[in-house]
Amino acid sequence: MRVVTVAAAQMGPIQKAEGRQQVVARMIALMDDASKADANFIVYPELTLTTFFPRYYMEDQAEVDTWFESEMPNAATAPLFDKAKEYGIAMTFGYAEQTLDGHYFNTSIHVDKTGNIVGKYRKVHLPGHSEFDPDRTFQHLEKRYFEPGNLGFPVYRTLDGIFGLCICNDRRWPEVYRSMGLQGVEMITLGYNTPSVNSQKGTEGPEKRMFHSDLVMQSGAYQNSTWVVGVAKAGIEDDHPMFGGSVIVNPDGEIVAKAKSEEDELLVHPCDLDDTVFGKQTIFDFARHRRVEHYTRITSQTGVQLPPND
Ligand code: ING
Repeated sequence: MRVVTVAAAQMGPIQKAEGRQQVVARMIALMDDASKADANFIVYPELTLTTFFPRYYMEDQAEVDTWFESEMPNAATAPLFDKAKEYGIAMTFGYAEQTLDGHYFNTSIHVDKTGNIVGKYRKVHLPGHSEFDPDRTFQHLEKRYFEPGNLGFPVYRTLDGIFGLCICNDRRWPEVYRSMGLQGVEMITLGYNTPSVNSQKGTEGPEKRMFHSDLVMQSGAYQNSTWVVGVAKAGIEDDHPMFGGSVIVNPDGEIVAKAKSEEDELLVHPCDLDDTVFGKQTIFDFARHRRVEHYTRITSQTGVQLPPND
């Protein structure tokens, strides 16, 4: 048994005017509950510290920079790091990262119970667009404000297991899970900020989008025999609804815990990393079953190449 007691800490809406200090106080309140529930690992959403600012079109880089963190930990997050250390709880959370050499990433980190950053990931799959799109009911400008991640899909040993990170749209791409599955990952944590409606297809509402969100995380978990923890920032942020539905998915692809609200909500579940072993040794024993000689398109080709017309 290698049980990690995971607390999935869904965050409700963060309004544009809400300061980082207020958000961190909410995060600490969730961590207090996690500690009372004897959790030793808490997972927060993507871009946890602020509202989902990529919904706003900005041209002034100084304004854009106000949404980014230029160091981590920093004054706003120090209380969170201190509280995690006090409780002996590991944590992951996402934030907008501005590097010292002027690069901008949608980033997540894994901090161990002693306060060391043992894992860092920069979002590879950036959805949306980079210029204002008048045809959309709302904007999704991640391609404007972030660069594609440059760290690949690393895994790291901590909590007596092998852990990995991804972020939001990444969860829709099977390559992400498989890249970590091929490194033996046993738990993938991810945060998401997902609008409840499709800005280009008004008929696609929260039910279908939640179905897709669950589908991809359940598939990723099952096909790589790994735990997947997906945590939402949810609710209505300045009139923009985002769905909740944070989940903990076991290595058989089954949802073992799911959030009911669109507010700050904690899910706690004992996740035995040994539950990943059977799948990795049988149906998804990659070394025995995969035939890489037939997979070259997956890394050599970016878009579709249609067959010739007969
Ligand atoms: N948000 C959304 C997500 O991938 C999206 C964007 C929604 C893309 C639905 C495609 C379909 O969950 C972020 N932040 O990636």
